Amino acid sequence: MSTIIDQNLVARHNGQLQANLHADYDALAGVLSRRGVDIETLTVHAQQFAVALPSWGAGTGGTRFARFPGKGEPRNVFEKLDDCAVIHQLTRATPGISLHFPWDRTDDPKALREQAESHGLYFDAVNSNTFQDQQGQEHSYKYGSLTAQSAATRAQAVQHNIDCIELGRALGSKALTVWIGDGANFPGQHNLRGSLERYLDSMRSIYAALPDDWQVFIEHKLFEPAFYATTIADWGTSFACAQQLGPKAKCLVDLGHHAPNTNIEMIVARLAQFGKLGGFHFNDSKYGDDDLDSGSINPFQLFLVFNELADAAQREGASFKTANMLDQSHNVTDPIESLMSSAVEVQRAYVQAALVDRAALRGHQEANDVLQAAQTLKQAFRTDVSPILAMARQRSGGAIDPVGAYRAAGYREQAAVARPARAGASSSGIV
Ligand code: AOS
Ligand code: ZN
Ligand code: ZN
Ligand code: ZN
Repeated sequence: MSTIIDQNLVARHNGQLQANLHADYDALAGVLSRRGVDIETLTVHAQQFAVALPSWGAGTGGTRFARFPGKGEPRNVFEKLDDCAVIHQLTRATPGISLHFPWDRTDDPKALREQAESHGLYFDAVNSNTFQDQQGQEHSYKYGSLTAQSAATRAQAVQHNIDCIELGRALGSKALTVWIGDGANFPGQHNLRGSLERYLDSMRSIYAALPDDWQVFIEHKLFEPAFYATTIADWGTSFACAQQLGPKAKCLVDLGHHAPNTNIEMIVARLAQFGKLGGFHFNDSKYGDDDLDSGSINPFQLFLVFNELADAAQREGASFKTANMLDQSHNVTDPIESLMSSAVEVQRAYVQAALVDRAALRGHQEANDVLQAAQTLKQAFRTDVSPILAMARQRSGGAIDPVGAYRAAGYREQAAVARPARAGASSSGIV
């Protein structure tokens, strides 16, 4: 695997942190062994974790008010890939990349795939985009895409999704994620049922174009850009559509796409129970689709989501798999730093969930010992597994302290020189 940051620099940086890491790791090993938990098993578990990076997250995001670009932002998909390679090199937790078309369109998918493979990366689900009009496009999506009244507009949106599958195929992807902004801003703007009928009709054509070993993920979102009614607003609609479409259709849960205080872990449990949990867009939120860094607002919720995934994995064994991706907008931080720390936060929840004593939990549930059941989860959540995560990274060739190593390498400063700023450098401010 070719690396972008000098591995000797990473090794030197690790060298300075080594003694403290070993002391912390040994101390934690002692704590865990008193609970009957083997730290080495958990470290191997942590090394197996992977979350895919959103190519659009490599550029600075923005809001509908403003975007404040950072230095050295990637100007095309090849440069985004370089940034993703740096994130994976230092965290060893992000080997997948989720592309967004047409933002990441390339005439040379072969070159892109080769570049990815040279860095040990692969392409996870590809995302279509019918929530914006693209230059030169014949029909506008102002009044909808897959649900538009106009058959020609729907056909154009369907064709774009089929093109995404084709491009994704050339890149080695195995799934298409469909998020649409379609909906209504006013009661009466459209027929609520008619809109969903047209959606299903369009999705059937997309579904028919899926290769045998592909899946399509339906991403629901409560509101925005439609502010009265969104066609695919909730997991119930998403689930019903996935059922109608067939076994290759599954639901994707973006953590920010629910009303405040929604019990997202329960949605996860339901979708897993009925075999329709396709994957995630991880991020955090306080008010809406805020796209804040994973674990920055509500790490307990993230842990509870992973607790459900661990439960499902225990019930269903190796056949249980979800596509895990980050979907964040970095407005005030260096996107590389945010993506590295977010990947680590998601990995932290994954390891904490593995710490839950499931036999004890079941016992407390059966005995109606509510307090102890809750404490069983809390004990796992309260455990600081940072030394496990750091050790896993180091053993896999990454950095004990990814952000520290990244800053020491001066990658952003070099990128600022190599990638001079130009207007509208990032793919989008919309996430
Ligand atoms: C939009 O809110 C969704 O989260 C989608 O996943 C979208 O495609 C992505 O955020 C990029 O804009
Ligand atoms: Zn999303
Ligand atoms: Zn979001
Ligand atoms: Zn979103």
